[in-house]
Amino acid sequence: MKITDAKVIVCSPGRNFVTLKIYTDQDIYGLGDATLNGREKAVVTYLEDYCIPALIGKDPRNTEDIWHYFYKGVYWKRGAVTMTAISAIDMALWDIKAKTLNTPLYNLLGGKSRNGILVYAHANGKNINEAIENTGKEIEKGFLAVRVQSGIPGIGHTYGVAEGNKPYEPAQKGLPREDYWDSTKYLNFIPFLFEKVREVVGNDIHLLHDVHHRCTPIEAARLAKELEPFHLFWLEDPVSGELQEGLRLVRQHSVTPIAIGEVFNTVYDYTTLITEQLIDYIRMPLVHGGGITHLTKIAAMASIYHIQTGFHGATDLSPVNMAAALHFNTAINNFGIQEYMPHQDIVHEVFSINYHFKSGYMYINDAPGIGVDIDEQKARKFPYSMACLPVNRKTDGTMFYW
Ligand code: CS2
Ligand code: MG
Repeated sequence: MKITDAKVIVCSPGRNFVTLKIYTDQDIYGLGDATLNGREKAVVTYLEDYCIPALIGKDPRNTEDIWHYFYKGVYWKRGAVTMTAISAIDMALWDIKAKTLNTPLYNLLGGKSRNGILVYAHANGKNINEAIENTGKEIEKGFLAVRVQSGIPGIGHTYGVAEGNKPYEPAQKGLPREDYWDSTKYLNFIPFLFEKVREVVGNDIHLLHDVHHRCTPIEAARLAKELEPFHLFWLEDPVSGELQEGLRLVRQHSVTPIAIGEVFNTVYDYTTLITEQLIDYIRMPLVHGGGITHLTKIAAMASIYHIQTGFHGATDLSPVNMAAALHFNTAINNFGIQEYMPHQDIVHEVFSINYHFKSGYMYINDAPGIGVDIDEQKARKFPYSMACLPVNRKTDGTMFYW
């Protein structure tokens, strides 16, 4: 079997997506998500100029060798752009492999360890009342787990809060919007938020919160400790993950479970976090973390340390990634939870999907491969337009983490 051609499809049904399509000489093709929010064109160029020419002629079933060809074989390793390109190639090759065997992808990853995949929804609000109201709405839809984000009194626009009645979409057309941040106001408010949310929803709903990289280790330790009475399912990205040992301080002070790594892209971002059991969930998704070939290895390593998966699943990861993640989550033993922000309906004009939500869980059907397809003609109706994630400054103007 040989790879005969490949192309990158860039489209924007409601938001930008990048999809790699790899063709073979047996009339089977594979798809891989190559979307990197706000840096889409960098991945397109990397794939078109440096990866696709080298793919032609290779046997698509040789996923291990091809992964190392583009990882070990490349001098300049790691990084979000490089690893997103490798992830897309890997996803597409596993799609081909499963289609060739006429079986759903999960059967190549260990088969069914579970039927339904526990997912969590996003609830956010400009203020605490709206956040609580929207948490209730997600519970009414059947979600058993809800991530709660709220506007912070005294801070203008902040992470995770939708504008008006629009679905939450952080990337804005053109250059980055500048947001402002006050850690003191945030730290003083969040425990109060979850005290009130718990009062309303009770103790059986899993509650999650995303700090979005914005605390120092000691601030994160304080927040995680003060949130203990509300039994969060997890506190996400409490600190910026570059300093893995920074999580030691959080771990020393709190039993609130920690999830980290949606911005990570290789196992090397996790080595201290996993081996010292500083976290409870790995967030790095297939689309940015080296694909199925890499994440199966990381999930296996994590399982030794009682760490589970909790993959990123925001709307800026495409339906191809979501379906591939659901196959992965179906098969592995140390699955924890999957983030599920439903894509807007317009996205499904371009991507046909094979999964559905019911009563707190996602289900994937038995279509061969990953099971998602892309309608190229429809994709052309939605041309790419540059959009960037905001940047974030402290109130004194100091550049900070967004
Ligand atoms: C967030 C994301 O879903 C999450 O946990 O961290 O919404 C993140 O801000 C976006 O994916 C960035 O593109
Ligand atoms: Mg996050």
